Amino acid sequence: MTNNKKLLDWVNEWASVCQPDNVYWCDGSEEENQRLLDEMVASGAAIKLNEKKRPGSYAFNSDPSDVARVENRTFICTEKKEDAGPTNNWKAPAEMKAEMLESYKGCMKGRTMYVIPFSMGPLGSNIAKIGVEISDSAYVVVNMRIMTRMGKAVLDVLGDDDFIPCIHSVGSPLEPGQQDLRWPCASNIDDKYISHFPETNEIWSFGSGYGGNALLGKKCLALRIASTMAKREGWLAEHMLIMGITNPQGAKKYIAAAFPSACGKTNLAMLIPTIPGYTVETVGDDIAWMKFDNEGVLRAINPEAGFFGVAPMTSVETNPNALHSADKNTIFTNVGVTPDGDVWWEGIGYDCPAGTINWKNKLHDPASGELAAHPNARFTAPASQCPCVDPAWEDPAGVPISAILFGGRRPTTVPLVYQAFDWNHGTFMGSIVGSEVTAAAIGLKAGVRRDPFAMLPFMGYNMGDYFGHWVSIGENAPDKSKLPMIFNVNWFRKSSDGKWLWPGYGENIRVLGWIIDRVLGNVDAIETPIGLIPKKEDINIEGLAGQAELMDDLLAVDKSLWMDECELIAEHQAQFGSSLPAEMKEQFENLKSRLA
Ligand code: SAT
Ligand code: MN
Repeated sequence: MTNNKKLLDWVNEWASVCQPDNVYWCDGSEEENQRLLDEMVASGAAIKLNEKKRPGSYAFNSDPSDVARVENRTFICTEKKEDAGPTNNWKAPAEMKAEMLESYKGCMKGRTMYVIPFSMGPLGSNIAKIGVEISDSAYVVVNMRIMTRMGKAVLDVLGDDDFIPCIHSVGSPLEPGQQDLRWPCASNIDDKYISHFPETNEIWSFGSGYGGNALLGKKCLALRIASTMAKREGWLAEHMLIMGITNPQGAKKYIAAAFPSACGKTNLAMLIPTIPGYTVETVGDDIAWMKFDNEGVLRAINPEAGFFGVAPMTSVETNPNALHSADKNTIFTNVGVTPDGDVWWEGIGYDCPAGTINWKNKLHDPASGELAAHPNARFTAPASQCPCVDPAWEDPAGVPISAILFGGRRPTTVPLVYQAFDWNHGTFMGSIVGSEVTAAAIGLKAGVRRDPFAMLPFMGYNMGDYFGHWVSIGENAPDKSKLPMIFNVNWFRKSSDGKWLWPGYGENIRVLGWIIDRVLGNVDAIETPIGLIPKKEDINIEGLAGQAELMDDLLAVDKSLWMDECELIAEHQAQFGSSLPAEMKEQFENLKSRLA
């Protein structure tokens, strides 16, 4: 299928290390996909769902130990430790490779080694990057086919060019005659590794078959490796959704937005506006690659081709567009399977049918308090099936970005929305993004967990240098007047007696509407020490009973709370030491003096 010498040599080399029974080059065809799915159904790894209810769809259940990304086994391997920075696990490349090679020796015995060529970004786009993943998991192949552009067409575009090599094994060789497990993986967490070598653009993953640990195009390539490439090449690889918003006057603007996990990124990307006249369309729900075009406009592409969305709590109420994206041709992982061959999860909007099999392959007993679906259960669905997918979602040129949003869950202190004074101030806002955690919830110290730019688990290099990269993007912008405006939003503010001050979900269009009005120059804003906030009358709250009385609280900038916040920001900044850019120190000093 290819004459690419580097690729052929690389595949041969790994075949001799991993010793699979055979090597198979994926062409990405419908026929190949169906054959692999049929094989997995026959082996018991997959369940074929009811063809009438979920055409072309399958359910998989993982090993109970292999249900999410493993952050403490995720490594950034650079020659110098400071290049990985204070927020990443680090090991020197040679040491990591030696250690992992021991694990890879013979790890594919009894299995097929699949060679999976894939493109992140529309095939042939000048922003797109080509990777090749080697994996011993057919589950990975069928997921990569949805999440990326995968197969022979990619090799045709690649020709003799360079690619990003990604090696993956579930780490569970089979002895002759040994019966396979439904979900093979390394049984010990310390045997799992998700390693990145950003200086040589390589990804080595071992021991897990789940999500971002195994579908290496997503977080590994499109964020960790790409963030490093973006720094070298002068662009941005970000953990951001991309959406188009059309206002009642017919003006259409695209925005990109970064939020930490569990803040409703997929819901926002597919929002159904409650105000007539607005339309929302989705370009992507997780990752944005952004570059300036010849006119100096920052343009974004979604490097992915599908959604790897959290199933629980997705319903007709919360996100019908996500739900319908998964109507057919979808792979479900760790959901409940009903007796009539459909799927079910907590928060799907109706009671669990009797006889449902839970994600642990046992009969679901609602009275037991056990869940039918794992909280991190996922659907893998083609973006093309999303009812509100943007007409330009595959445009190789990307879409022009007018505004960038940051946000987190902040019950106090942070107003519903505020705008940065300029690019560097916006960069500072991104650098202090955080969500409140309660001590009980995840055994963390109660307080604000900082997740700068929502990139904490996905940074390929030193976070302090990354803030500097954002500063340099602003400095080197071909036309500064065309830089996107930057905003911070907070849907989660509460009153002093603990009630939500904002309804959220589809009503968030009211805030997006103000943001679009700012972009269009339609409204003025009020200057406060933290940034620009809306005049109350510029946020449309028509039809929201009781909202008018809450707006003062919702938009309040309380100086004493912000002084407390500054103490937390000082702690946060301190960890970056000398890698913290002077511009970020300056922004912090400016904030403090405006508050004084
Ligand atoms: O498992 S993934 O990393 O792909 C999804 C996520 O954790 O956001
Ligand atoms: Mn994500």
